[in-house]
Amino acid sequence: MKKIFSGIQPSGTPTIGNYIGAMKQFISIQENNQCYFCIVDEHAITVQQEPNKLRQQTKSLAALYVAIGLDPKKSVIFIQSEVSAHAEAAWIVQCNTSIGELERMTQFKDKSSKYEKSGVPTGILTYPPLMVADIILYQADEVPVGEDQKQHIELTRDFVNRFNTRYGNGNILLTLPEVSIPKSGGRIMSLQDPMKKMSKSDSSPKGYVSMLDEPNVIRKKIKSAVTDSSGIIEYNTEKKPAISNLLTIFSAFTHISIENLENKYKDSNYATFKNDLAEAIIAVLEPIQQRHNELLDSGELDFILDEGAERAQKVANKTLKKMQRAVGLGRKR
Ligand code: ATP
Ligand code: LTN
Repeated sequence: MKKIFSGIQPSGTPTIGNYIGAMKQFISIQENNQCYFCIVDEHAITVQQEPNKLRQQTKSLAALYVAIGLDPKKSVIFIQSEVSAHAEAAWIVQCNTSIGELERMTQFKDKSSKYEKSGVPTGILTYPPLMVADIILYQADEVPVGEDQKQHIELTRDFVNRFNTRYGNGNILLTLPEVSIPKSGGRIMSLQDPMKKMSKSDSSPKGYVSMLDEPNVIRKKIKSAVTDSSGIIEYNTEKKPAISNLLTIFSAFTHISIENLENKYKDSNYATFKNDLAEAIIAVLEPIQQRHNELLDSGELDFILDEGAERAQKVANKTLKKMQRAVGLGRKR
């Protein structure tokens, strides 16, 4: 049985990009593995959040985890800030990581470019060491994520190798994790700009479908998604990035292959195609939304999260102790 870890930030309501790239993988992977699925609220505060809204989004994301089919009997579902080992291990990670490594991260380059140099929040730079801490604390073998996180997993692997060499005395202290990216849908693009990643913190909600959007909002957003002028429904990421993106989304929501979708809509038009796509998304999201709302109104969620934090703490504290001992923190007993 492999150990799996993944996390999503409660920095907004997850989009169908988060669902296709990450969450959908969680459901199948939980069947035969020991999984830890985390709501990474400490990552979310690397950019300013409105405190009450962040708390509400944290709980809503937890409800969505369960609503998509994550089973708390099989997987450990928990909130990052409720397991203090994450922040503690992140410090040890930072002390064994260079600024150069962190400045090379594309996500750091993207996010920091929005600030003046001296005003870049430190958390944007030290975000990856916290992510490394998340993964190593559970000795994860595999990390299911979207394509944009590949570089952070590579950094994790570099760190693990360095840590084991520096402090292991020939022993393997930390597990080397593998990244797992879906073959199709690892990078869903914005509905308004097929060159830009779909993101839950996009300033324009027209660029994404959120998992909690109402059916009519979904219809409207898909209808106004940018296309091209050819009118042909064909997968070609270079020549037809917008339609290719919609085909990828369609396939992910119906499990019909892209090839079969191309055939089905060969003599059709963009309006019909978009209409069917919107209904396919709604058919999947509506029951998830219903379950999400029920969970938010019940005490069940608190029970799941309390139990999740307790189970996570046991595993995480054990690895943290191991790391602290390895680097020489604390007293010899
Ligand atoms: P933010 O906009 O707040 O930076 P985000 O929407 O990029 O957030 P994260 O919480 O950073 O989402 O990502 C959660 C998971 O979803 C990660 O595994 C990430 O790789 C994946 N993911 C995010 N956006 C996409 C996308 N457009 N397509 C596929 N996977 C995605
Ligand atoms: N950085 C990730 C979220 C995240 C994560 C993790 C993903 C935080 N810690 C550990 C996998 C494993 C992102 O999607 N932005």
